[in-house]
Amino acid sequence: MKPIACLSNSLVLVLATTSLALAQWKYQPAPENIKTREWFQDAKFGLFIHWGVYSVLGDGEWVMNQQQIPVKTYEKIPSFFNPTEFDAKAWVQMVKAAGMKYITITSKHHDGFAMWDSKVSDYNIVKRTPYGKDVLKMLAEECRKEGIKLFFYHSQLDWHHADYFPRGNTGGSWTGRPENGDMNKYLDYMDTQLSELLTNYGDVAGIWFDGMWDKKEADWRLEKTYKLIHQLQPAALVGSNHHRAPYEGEDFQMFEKDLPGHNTTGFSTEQVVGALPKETCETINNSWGFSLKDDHHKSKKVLVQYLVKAAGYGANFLLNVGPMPNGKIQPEHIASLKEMGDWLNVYGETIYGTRGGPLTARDWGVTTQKGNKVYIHILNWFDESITIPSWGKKIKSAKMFSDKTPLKFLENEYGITLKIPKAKMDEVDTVIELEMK
Ligand code: FHN
Repeated sequence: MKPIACLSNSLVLVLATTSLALAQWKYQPAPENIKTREWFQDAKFGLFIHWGVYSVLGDGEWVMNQQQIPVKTYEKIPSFFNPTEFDAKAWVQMVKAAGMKYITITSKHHDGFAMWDSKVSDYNIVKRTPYGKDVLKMLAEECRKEGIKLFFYHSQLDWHHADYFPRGNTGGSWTGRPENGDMNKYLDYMDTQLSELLTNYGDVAGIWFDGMWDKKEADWRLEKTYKLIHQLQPAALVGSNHHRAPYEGEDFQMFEKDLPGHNTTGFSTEQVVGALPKETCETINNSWGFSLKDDHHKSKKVLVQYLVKAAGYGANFLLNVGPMPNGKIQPEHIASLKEMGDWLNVYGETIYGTRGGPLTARDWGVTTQKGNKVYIHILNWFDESITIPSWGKKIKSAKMFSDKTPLKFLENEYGITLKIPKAKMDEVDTVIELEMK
């Protein structure tokens, strides 16, 4: 199957392994899918949740691979997972207070453990933990009640399933799995688990795939899986964190720890498919899954500026927390989310429902726009006047967004010069509202 954008040489080699029939599939998103895409682009801010039995060890979601814990040993961990303090209501209220519009939660991470009551494997939260309850069901019900949309993260990579074979770059022979297996059987299993998620949990906003990068050359049968999802829930968005340009059948493009078009961390592609909605994800500290020793909590300034920059690039910001094994979210993270919500209570109009502005990102900041308004977000500039390029439209009025103080401005052949009183500058984001003629 062909990525939508043009292909690099290495990708051509990879794609040669897929059949001609797959390459010919042309995906037509259903009208309800287009509607979800619009909603998604307006929503702008979501909570990413990495939660699994690994949280018991307090060393992130990769602990099985990092510590090379064999499957048989790792299988003991679920018996210690008893999140009696989990409160779906509290999580959803926290999300709303943060100004977030959706949640993307790990249904299954690379360790292969299902966080719902799967019927095709007892390696799941209901059958193997003392807690014995389906957290995804509880969360889905609460989200529905509160108007928060729910995406399921789903790892295609699986360190537990014997048929995930040949194995990829991770989850090696130390897992103790047999040296044979049938990848097609594994993919059938994955499709059945996805069908459960898309049948028993109400309307799902989308499936957020991850893990194809583990076996770059494999035939992941994407067409079959994507068609299944689009058939079961036509409105649900499909996205995949394969670190490449999107494939046919995907509805949004995602970036990990980088803004669209940047790849400083090696988890993204620089190719941006303009027509698709975009999303970038980042951790609130330095970890996805709960990490006891990680106290690199990002500041309000860093987090708000990430959200603003993402919006300037026309992308959503998916901010991650890793709940603790007792089901609670770290208090520092609840506090940071609340700070973001407070900021959005004032500045939300310049973020929600906007699209990337007329100017691409600059050293000083970004722009967003909605209707005839353009919002200039000054993130890194502290002089009293700033000259920005003109985009060919005339300005009717300029004011501070926060208190509507009118601003002096000058338009000439050098661009637009705005005069901002020093006292009105904000070290997080100085927002100026321009009304265009
Ligand atoms: O390996 C995963 C990692 O654990 C985490 O889930 C992130 C989230 O974007 N994605 C993968 C690495 O690309």
